[in-house]
Amino acid sequence: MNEIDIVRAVTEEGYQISPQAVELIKLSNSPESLLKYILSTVNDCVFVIESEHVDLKGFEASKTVFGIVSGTSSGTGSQIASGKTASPALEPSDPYMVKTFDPSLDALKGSGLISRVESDASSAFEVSESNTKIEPNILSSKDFAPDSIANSITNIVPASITGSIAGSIAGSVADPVPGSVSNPVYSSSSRSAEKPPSAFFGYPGSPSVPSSNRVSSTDSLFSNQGNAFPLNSRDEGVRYIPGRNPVTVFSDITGHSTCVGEYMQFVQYFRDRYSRLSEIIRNRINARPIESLKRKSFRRGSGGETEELSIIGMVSDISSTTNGHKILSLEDPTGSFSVLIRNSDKELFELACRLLLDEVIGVTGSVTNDGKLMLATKVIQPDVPNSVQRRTGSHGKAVLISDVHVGSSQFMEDAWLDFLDFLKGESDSEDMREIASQVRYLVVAGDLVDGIGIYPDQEMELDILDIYEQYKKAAEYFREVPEHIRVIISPGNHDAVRQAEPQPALPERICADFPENVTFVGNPALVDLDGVQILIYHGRSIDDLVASVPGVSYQEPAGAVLEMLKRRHLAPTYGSRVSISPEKKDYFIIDPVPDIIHTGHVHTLGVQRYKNVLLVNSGTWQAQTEFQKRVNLMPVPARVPVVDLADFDVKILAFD
Ligand code: D5M
Ligand code: FE
Ligand code: ZN
Repeated sequence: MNEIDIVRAVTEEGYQISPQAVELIKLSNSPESLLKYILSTVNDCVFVIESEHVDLKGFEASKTVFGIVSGTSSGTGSQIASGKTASPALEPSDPYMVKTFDPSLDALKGSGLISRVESDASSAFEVSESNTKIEPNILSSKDFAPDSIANSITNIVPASITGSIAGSIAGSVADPVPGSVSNPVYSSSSRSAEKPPSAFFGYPGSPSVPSSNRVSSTDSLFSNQGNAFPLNSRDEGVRYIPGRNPVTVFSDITGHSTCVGEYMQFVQYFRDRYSRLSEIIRNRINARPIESLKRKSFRRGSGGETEELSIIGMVSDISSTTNGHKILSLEDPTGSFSVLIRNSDKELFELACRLLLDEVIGVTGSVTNDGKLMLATKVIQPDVPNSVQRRTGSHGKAVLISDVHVGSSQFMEDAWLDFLDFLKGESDSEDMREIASQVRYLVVAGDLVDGIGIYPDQEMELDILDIYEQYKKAAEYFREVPEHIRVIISPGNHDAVRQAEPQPALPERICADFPENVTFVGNPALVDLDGVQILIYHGRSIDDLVASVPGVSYQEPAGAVLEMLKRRHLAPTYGSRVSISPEKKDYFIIDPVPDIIHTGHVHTLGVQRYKNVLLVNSGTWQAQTEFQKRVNLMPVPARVPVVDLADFDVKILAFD
């Protein structure tokens, strides 16, 4: 293994590595295995792998205990599931763990290499009208939506790149050295083929809940556990920042991560996801536990006729019959059941074609005489109640941006400086100065800097090669923002925090350079801006939604957010492009329903409304990168949505 191989393997896992650590690994007897060991044991909060993380003694010991010696030997559970959220504490021989949560397979599926759901490209999805206003000098999102992104990324991405995506996104629990360990047990044809009766919710004989909750964070330079964020563990860290433009941070992982990747943590995570989402659906249907469907007495009405029943379950598998009907496998904590959706029922079938693995749905239907199949007549997603009211009574404006990518050679500094001039009230136009005078909040939804080692060959397109220098430059820019504007910064996949989501706020060492008016939050984060609730999420799952939901595209990214809202979940499918750390609580559940959902990541702009919720995907400040050129992804840089907090009107300002 040479230096480049080591750096590549590390960066694909979302870490950086010091030259000293590279040297130590290179000089060892079995660099590949050592690297794998380091990646599987390194603490979740570590961002840069230093020599101190090269634990040669531990590695030697592990060879005896776990047999992690040869990179080409057939994998044990811990090898296959190694990575940031997995630890050697996993039962090495637990086949269920591997079968159920093998993200490398899911990554392949998510990237279109293995198709789990046939797509039905014709279905139109419900989108309400954008109320974006067009002003002189000020554009509406419709005016400049890039006219063509000829192909979606999944259609034309070269296999070599897809492979590296699979490697890097598998992130939290994947084999860190692609190709070195084979997975002998997973069947790729159907996820449920070989799994236990209840894979999401645990199964008889599974390891019990650990008696103590080990906290994975340390006091390293890169942790954010300290004074910057006075947290109260009892109230889950609700933070109130008073002032003229106050902010309350409600839900945010910062300082609360407990994940070490043990089996029961996955079970707990899915239980939390199921119980909270099923509760939302339960308000609308009277559902029975799945197990009860197997009892005949429940299936027949008093006169012997077939009774309609409802169940609520997590979608664990989707397949098609030879006649083109859909079969869903649904799981709840009591068991699993197959549901048939006939293609003759057009509306229902269309909805079924849009369903995603791991989303929670309610199904009504009748059970066949043999008690093996439910014939569905209705499918319900958690969705947003029609009664949701928008909060009113606030005032002023919130400026929503994301994907600044400071440090990239494609960072559009001139446009950015114009934007800063606007915030300072120094624009040439009177209209712009008027808007600026009303700005109270500036919200950044991730990718503040370009980072280092995020994608292969990224260094070829960097102006600033040191991550700390990138943040220093960013801090310099933010010192220009007038003090009265409250700035909220949430991280993205290019930022210096763990790649697995939910991501904590940026580390103190980085925050320290920024001025007082900047508040750092996690990703996702639910935040109150003086009476208006905004859910900030970088939006990595948009890549998944574009790949798997018919009609969802990069040109209209807010459409992807709408799909999240219908599912009341920001990243419905587990183990695809988004590495989800199985925390005790599912931070991706959209509850309560916010007034605004602000996302970014895909570098295109989109504004939509759905049942009184404003969905905004802000663009970027980075011009098209080499990768984006190759996949024909046309970014929408230097366009800024500005939301009126009183009436939720959106104006788009142009700075290019
Ligand atoms: O992501 C910006 C968008 O581009 C997002 O849709 C992912 C995609 N992207 C950009 N570069 C790559 C590479 N190298 N591989 C896969 N996908 C990529 P951002 O997070 O801002 O880079
Ligand atoms: Fe980005
Ligand atoms: Zn991103």
